Amino acid sequence: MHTGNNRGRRFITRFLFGTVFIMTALVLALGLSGCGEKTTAEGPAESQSTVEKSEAGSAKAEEAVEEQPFDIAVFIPGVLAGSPLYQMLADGVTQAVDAHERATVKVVEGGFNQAEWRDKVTELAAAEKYELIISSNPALPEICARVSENFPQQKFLLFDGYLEGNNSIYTFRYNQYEQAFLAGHMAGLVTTDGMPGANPELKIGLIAGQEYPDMNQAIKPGFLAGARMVNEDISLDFRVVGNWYDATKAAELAQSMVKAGVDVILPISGGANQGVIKTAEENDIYIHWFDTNGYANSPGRVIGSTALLQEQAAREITEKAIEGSIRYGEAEVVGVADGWVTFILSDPLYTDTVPEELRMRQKALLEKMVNGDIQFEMPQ
Ligand code: RBF
Repeated sequence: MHTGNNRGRRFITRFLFGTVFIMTALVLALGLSGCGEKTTAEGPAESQSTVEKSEAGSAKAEEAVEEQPFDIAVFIPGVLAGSPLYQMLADGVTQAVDAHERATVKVVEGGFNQAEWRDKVTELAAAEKYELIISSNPALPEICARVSENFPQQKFLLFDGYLEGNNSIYTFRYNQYEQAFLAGHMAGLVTTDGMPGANPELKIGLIAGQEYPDMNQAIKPGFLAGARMVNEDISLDFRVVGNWYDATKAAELAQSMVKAGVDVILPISGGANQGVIKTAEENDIYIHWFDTNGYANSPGRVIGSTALLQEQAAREITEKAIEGSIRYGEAEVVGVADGWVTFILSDPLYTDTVPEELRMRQKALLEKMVNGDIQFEMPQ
């Protein structure tokens, strides 16, 4: 009996277990079938856990992205030596890379043959190694847009250039009309003054490496307009070297400008600027420096320096790019009021060279441009 009873209990237990198992299976099957109100009611809970899971997943993915190498190529359209904008670019990007363990940088000099630049940028993109190609030059946006037709994944960060609406390219351009206006105003103050190196003629000069739209539409007219704010009768002697390295040619051009009555020259010709310094020193005339603090290049001869904060811009924007927060397709233009373009007032070589009255007038203009009372559009 014991045995029979036990058997009976075992049967009932099995039956109960079996029934519970089948019912559980049914409930589960219904639950998983995804139909009926209950299932719908369970939906958000289920999707909640899915969101949690996918959040955890994307956090992991982000971690993975953060651990992934971020290789950068800096393309120098020319050479580093003698071109402060390029040096500032390389320095700023290197600083950003030093602050991010997973980032690396390779700096490639493209040389002075502009016809080769597109092939050289193509080579970098074709390597499919660089998350980002960085450069600085008004000609680069167009070149990179062409390259990106064949390499749509390749991203570009381009300073000193402008292109809006290409989803592979972010550009950051300086308002060089304003930069040149500040330079021209200073040159105008000096050429109308009785400083030892200034003559009675109202002539200032600009020596460019080559002609290009930003030069003809922004820098040249901005420089003259700034000077004419001081005196309407000032005229501009504009000459072109034809490249960005020939210091002998630039010295000759400067010499012939001196003969024509020019007493302040703004050289924008890269490595060739050295020739202009030489001529200025030999003839006791003045120079205005562009892009960086240039007072020490010829103490007593450099009467002004308009600086672009390209090193800082390159560092900050490269960091953003590494962190994934750049909006490709956008094009930024920044000027004096934004703080990225300025005139350096505080250098002792400036205060020692330029009389106080002129410095006060230059400071007053800078302040008006900083607070937005005087502003100019950067011509497109
Ligand atoms: N500026 C330089 O200082 N060095 C250069 O080698 C140089 N090459 C240039 C090449 C091209 C095709 C163009 C359009 C501009 C170049 N510039 C160069 C000028 C530079 O972009 C910028 O306008 C000036 O430095 C003034 O800020």
